Amino acid sequence: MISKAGKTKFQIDLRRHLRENYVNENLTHLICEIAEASKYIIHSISTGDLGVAGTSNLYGEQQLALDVLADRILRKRLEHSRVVANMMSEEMDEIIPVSPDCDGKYSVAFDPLDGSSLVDVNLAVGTIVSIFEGCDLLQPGRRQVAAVYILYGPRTTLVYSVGKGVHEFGMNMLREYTLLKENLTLQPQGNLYSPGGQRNLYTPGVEGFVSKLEGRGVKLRYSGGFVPDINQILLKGQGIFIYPHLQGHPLGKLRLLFELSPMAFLIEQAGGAASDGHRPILDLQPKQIHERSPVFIGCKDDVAMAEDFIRRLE
Ligand code: AFP
Repeated sequence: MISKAGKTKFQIDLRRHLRENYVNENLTHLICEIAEASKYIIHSISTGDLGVAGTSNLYGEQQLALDVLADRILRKRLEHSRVVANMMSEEMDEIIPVSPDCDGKYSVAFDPLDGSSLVDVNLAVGTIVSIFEGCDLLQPGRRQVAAVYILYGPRTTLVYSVGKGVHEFGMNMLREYTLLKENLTLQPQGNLYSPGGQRNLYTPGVEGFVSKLEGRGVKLRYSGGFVPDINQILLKGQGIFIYPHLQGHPLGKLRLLFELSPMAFLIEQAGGAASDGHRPILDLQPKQIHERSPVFIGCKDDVAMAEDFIRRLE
């Protein structure tokens, strides 16, 4: 099906790709339901209310009407999928039980609209989903069986992994996801960097690492959206994103279960690495739902260099 140049000869849709990768019926159904939900989310982004919802989430952040709508769309779809045991959303403050019977079912953590504060300035945003077998959601990311994100940019794309490489699909004119690229792969070292957090709050190790990268002549590419920034690294095959621990903010900003675990799963599947500065993100045992962690994610030699600076200077 794939030509030597890596281009598809025929249009392979998402369901067929999952089946050809021997993904079981329930997980195939679940990933396809997430893909279906994204079609309604992209419609809401294009046409919906850009105002605030009048509510705030657990982090005290004001929820946008779009955050609430995207959350509702995904939750409803998952609730009715018949293959979900438990789910939790970045927008909710507790786990939502769906079915007491965990056999053959999955538990799902999701950020329905990551980067939603960028919608009003028309920058790219995304949906991030993490999938575990059975009932337990508070598990190290290494136990995920799949991770998916959908990027709502100039084009809508879906990237997934079930632990057999990372594959990109694009939404076509019929609103079907068809294969764009298989087996996205990262080089060991890159020349792009996406540094989050305020530079004046960087700790000595992080400052040393970033200065070293800059000495190498890397290009700055930071959009303020985790999904487009990670997508860029995966598609270019190189780069590093950091949102480090900061003075006064030892855990950085990003959420372990909703943002970091699924992206770390995808990046490791593509041959990259993701670390909190000391350990792989995928080995961190979450203690609570809305836990945050610093992150250094992308080309594996660059992540190792960040760990080395932190070890030596902090
Ligand atoms: P919002 O969902 O509040 O827009 O935050 C997006 C995000 O969690 C992640 O997508 C970005 O990488 C990161 O925050 C950007 O944070 P800064 O605005 O501090 O750069």
